[in-house]
Amino acid sequence: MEKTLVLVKPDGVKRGLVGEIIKRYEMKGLKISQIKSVVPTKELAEKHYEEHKGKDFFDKLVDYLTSGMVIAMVLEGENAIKCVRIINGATKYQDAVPGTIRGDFAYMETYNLVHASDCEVSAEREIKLWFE
Ligand code: FUP
Repeated sequence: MEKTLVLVKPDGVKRGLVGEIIKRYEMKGLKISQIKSVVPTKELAEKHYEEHKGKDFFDKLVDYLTSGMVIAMVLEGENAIKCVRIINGATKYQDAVPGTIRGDFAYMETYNLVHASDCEVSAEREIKLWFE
């Protein structure tokens, strides 16, 4: 079964949306194979977002991810990577359609509630990073 790394980011935790978000993945039939809460270090956040290093929003993104508790989980299921990204919705809140997590709840740039791996290579790297 395919695995993907999912984060409920600090705004999702602070707004009390953890249950609502996890419910949507479970309703789709995805299984939680690992889950934990963690306040990420700067080092972990920088590694997680290393593909964005050097971009103008990088520092803000790292500050955001390290600003509070994150729920990290590995979800498992057929086509889990694609299914989770569709449930999450578009990266930018203004492009995310209603019915998706970001479409229903996100309203600010950067603070978009959730992260999910975008391909198998990223999923493998990110699961190692957060769970080993
Ligand atoms: P996603 O895969 O949907 O999480 O999106 P990206 O990897 O492209 O971006 C990672 C995070 O950077 C997003 F969740 C939000 C943030 N970001 C910005 O703040 N500004 C941008 O222009 C692009 C991304």
